[in-house]
Order: sequence, then C-alpha cells, then structure tokens
Amino acid sequence: MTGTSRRTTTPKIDGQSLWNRLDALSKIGETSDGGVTRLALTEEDAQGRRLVEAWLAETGCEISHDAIGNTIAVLPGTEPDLPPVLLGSHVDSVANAGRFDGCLGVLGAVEVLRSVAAGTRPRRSLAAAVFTDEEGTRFGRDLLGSSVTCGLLEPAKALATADADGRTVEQELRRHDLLGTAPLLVGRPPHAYLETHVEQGPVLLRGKLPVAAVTGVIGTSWTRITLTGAAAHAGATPMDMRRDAGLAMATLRLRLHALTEDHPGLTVAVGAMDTHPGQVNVVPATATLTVDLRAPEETVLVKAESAIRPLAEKVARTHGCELTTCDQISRTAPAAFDPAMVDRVAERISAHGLPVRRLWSGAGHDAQQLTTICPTAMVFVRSQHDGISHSREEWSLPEDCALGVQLMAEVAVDLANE
Ligand code: HGY
Ligand code: MN
Ligand code: MN
Repeated sequence: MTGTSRRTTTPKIDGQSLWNRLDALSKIGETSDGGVTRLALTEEDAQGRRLVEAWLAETGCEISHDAIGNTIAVLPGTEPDLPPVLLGSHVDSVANAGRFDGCLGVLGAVEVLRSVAAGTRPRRSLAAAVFTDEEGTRFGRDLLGSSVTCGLLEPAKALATADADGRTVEQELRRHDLLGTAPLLVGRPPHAYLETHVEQGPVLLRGKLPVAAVTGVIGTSWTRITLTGAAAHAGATPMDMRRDAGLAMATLRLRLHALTEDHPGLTVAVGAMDTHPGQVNVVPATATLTVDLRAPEETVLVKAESAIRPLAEKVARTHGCELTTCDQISRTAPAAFDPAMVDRVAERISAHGLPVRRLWSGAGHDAQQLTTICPTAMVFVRSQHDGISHSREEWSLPEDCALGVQLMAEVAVDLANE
C-alpha cells in the first residue's frame, strides 16, 4: 500500500457541525448531573443509533445492518466495486459517561462523509460503521459487534449473550429492529479502517499536544469471581467461627491489585463487587467481583490471568470459603497497528505543523479487532480534566475534536484514491 497517493481534494471538516452533533447526541440518555447513559441495546442506545443513521442517510449513504446489528453506511466512490475505506466507532456508553467516548469517531465519520459527498468522489467508497456494544458493560463482553464482524467471535455465541435480567443480545437487537443480513467484514475486508477517539488519559494534555498517532491497543481480560462462605449473625457469631465471603473478597481484591508489582505494564481494576445478602447485621454468605486486567504485552496478560484462580483458591481457603466461580467473560489481545498506517497519520500531523506523538492506547477500541482483517490506524484527540473518561467529567476541546477528524479525513481520502 503506497503512502503518498495523490489526493484529488482535501476534504474540509465542518468543526461546528461536529460539535453540534456531539451536543445533540449527548442529550439522548442524558443523566440529571450532565452525564450520558446509553448502555448497549437499551432504548437510549437505539435512539442514539437512529439519530446517527438519520444523519448518515442525509449524506446519501446506503445503510444496512449485519447479523450482530452493526450499522454500515456506504457512500459510493467512482469505483464502488473496490473494497471501501471504513471509518467508525461506537455510540453505546458505560453508565454516567461523557459525550466523546466512541461518539467522536462515529460523528467524525459522519462529517467526513458529508464533506466528501459535497465534493469530488474518491475512487473507493467511504463507509461508516457504528459497532454494536463496544463497552460490554451490560452483556459482559466488550467489542461485541466488531469482534463478530471481524470473525473473532461466533455470531450465535454473541447473540445468545444475556444481561443480568436474562435478556439476550438477539432479543434486544430484534426489539430495536437492528438485526440485518449485511455481510460480515471478515468475508470482504475493507481496504483500511480509521477511528478517531479521545485519548481517555492524561498524556496529550501533559504534553500540550492536541492529537497523536496511535501505535496500538492494549489487551483486555475480564473475569468474574464468586466466593461462598456462610451467612451468620453479625454480633453473636464468634469471629473465629465465621466464613465471611465479604472479607475473603476484600482480601482477594487487594491481592489482585498486588499483581501489578510483578507484571510490568499491567493494570488491574475491580469495577464491580457485591456481597449477599447485603444486610447490615448479616455476615456475607457470598461475594462476587469482576476484575479487568490489561497489558500491552500478551505474555504479561497471560501470566497475570493464570495467577487469578490460584490466588482466589488460596484466599478462599484462608477464610473458610469456597471458590464457586472463576469465569473469564471477555478477552481481547493486544494489537499493534500497521506501521505504514501509523505513519500516514503521523505524516498528516506533521503536515499541519504539529509535533508527532505516537501513543499506545490504554483503553480498548473496535480498531484492535479491525486491525486483524485490514490495515488500521487511530487518531487520538486530547482529553481535558487530566484525561478522565468513563465519567461525566470527560471533556475535549472543539478545536481538538475538529483537528482529529480533519486528520482522519485526509488519511481516509488518500486511502480512498489509491
Ligand atoms: O473498556 C474500554 O477500554 C473501552 O472503553 N471499551
Ligand atoms: Mn470507546
Ligand atoms: Mn469506553
């Protein structure tokens, strides 16, 4: 793939339109304290998806859905039979999130298609994808839509995944009329994939840089653990006679965090932890936690994952409890992007007179799945407020958002003309 194809037109992104759409989309699922909650395949997520699809339709795209409900919108090029250049991300969110995570990439794709639709069509079609359930917080498996379309997860397995109330992905896709027959991308890979995303960390802010070229994405491993002890009276039961599942879980949580000491680059987060029956005067009978492990090196992630079960068994025994479940619920491998694609982003950053920062992503992204089927790159946009994300505090500046999408547009049109 050449890196210097002649660009017929330099698309000009409408930064104000991008900002207005980010604002409009953030109103769907808006929480009372200014956050956004659009858990995957809830009414709010479906509403957000429909709003984005209406905007995509306005650009003249043909819109379809695949077997896992991913939206694919295609703006035909002059040679529509060539594999397209795909742009995308997600609009589902975690609970009480900000307005940029995923949405910047999807609405950036809308702006690129708007700009190209109004100008000279490149050879290749440009397409936009809105991937189903990137976050994984409701159904317990992240990058669901992009994993299926990249052939990394069986559609049947993904469709059968159920939430805590037993509602399956398939039922929810049907409820929102998102199930379709568009082919999965793995069968006919795009020419390339591009994603613009907020950094969700402090590096660009501290470096006083608005954008970065992303070199790769960490691997992520999610495990759910349940320990079982025995309910007992909080006062009358002697301390040495208790089988306190809550205390065991608290001990395990600290041991899991201690894994970072001898696993370089590993991060650990215990996002969910609850005890049953959860009453003030009852020693917990059972306790459940989820642990999110991440590392840029697959070997480090594998080593840390293999430590979980022995740790849980040992802690359970120490507290007279049993290890009832220790199930891996989601797993994605670390992914390095094609250096030639990273160079394309870097070259555009330089062309805009900016210093080039190459950065590894600590957050997971659909792009890490797409890179298994086609040349892939990401543009990072600076996060404000010390990089906070997965929080209503998440914020980025309009000019940084517009610049990140402008860079993606220029790389996309170059790719679409080769
Ligand atoms: O969890 C992640 O890194 C991403 O936001 N899904
Ligand atoms: Mn995201
Ligand atoms: Mn996220």
